[in-house]
Amino acid sequence: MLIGKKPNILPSEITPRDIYLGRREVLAGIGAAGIGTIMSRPAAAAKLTSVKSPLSTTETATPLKDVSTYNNYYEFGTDKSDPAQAAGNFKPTPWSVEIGGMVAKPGTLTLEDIMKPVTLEERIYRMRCVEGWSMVIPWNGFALAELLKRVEPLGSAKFVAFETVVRPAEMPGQRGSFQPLPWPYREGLRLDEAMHPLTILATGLYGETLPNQNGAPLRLVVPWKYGFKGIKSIVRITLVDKMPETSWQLQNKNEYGFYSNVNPDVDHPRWSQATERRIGEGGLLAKRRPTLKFNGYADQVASLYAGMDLKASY
Ligand SMILES: Nc1nc2c(c(=O)[nH]1)N[C@H]1C(S)=C(S)[C@@H](COP(=O)(O)O)O[C@H]1N2
Ligand SMILES: [Mo]
Repeated sequence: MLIGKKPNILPSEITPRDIYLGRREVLAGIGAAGIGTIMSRPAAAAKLTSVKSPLSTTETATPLKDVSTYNNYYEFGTDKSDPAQAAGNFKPTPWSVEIGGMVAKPGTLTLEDIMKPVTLEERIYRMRCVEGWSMVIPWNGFALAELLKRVEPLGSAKFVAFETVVRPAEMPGQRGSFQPLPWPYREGLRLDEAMHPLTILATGLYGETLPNQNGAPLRLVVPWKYGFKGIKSIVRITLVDKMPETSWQLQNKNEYGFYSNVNPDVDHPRWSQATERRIGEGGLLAKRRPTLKFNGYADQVASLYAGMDLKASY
């Protein structure tokens, strides 16, 4: 924790961007979260050029300050403020991803290899965490399908398994005596879900490279599923024929299903899924919003689940 430490920042060092991000508090020396944010920005938060996507929502985006300081990333701690404060030593460059399993062209691709042929888009998506809060995030990313097509999935491939990096030296949550999840963090999608045009790999948000706490350098975003499906800092993608194990199912199989589609009719044992609190909207007293089936993306994705009992397969 940085509380009590006096930040040594001159007014001249506060940039317009800091002000835009709401970092003025650092001047008063009270903004522990703000300091953490500065430290965990990538050393060179590069501007990204993205084309606007028609798949974006027109809802108001959640302020960057909230998007980058209210996070779930258990590799950096279990409190919402932990990732922004503890991810400063994480090194997202250089980076490579091993892509294999049931594909014709397996291999290890650097982030540059992955990015070279893709068109980066701005996708403003509604995001809904199973804990009952939501945000609207302007991601910069590209369709996961673009990458999967390049490695040529075999006919036998039915699911896609993802893994996050394991780096206890850089991730304090992986070296404490309390380990909240089995590492590596693992997630999975059915192949048709992974190929859906709404499913993206994000490399940025708000037009800049991803903050470490949001999953730099590369993370999954699946807007009709609960937030935990959006695995961060991906190092391995494997095409398989059986439904893969996921970290949350391994931790508690009664609480988390493989599909995890946002569904106001199916409650989690500890949290109602009927309504949600939009982060950045007036705190705990703000009126909760009704949660929408498939997080409002039913027109695009409901057909993927035709004939399935969504209460049994939650
Ligand atoms: N590796 C990893 N990925 C993760 C998590 C995590 O703990 N570790 N938390 C998930 C959860 S529960 C949520 S809600 C989203 C939050 O993403 P955000 O911080 O960018 O909003 O990340 C998901 N991806
Ligand atoms: Mo979540």
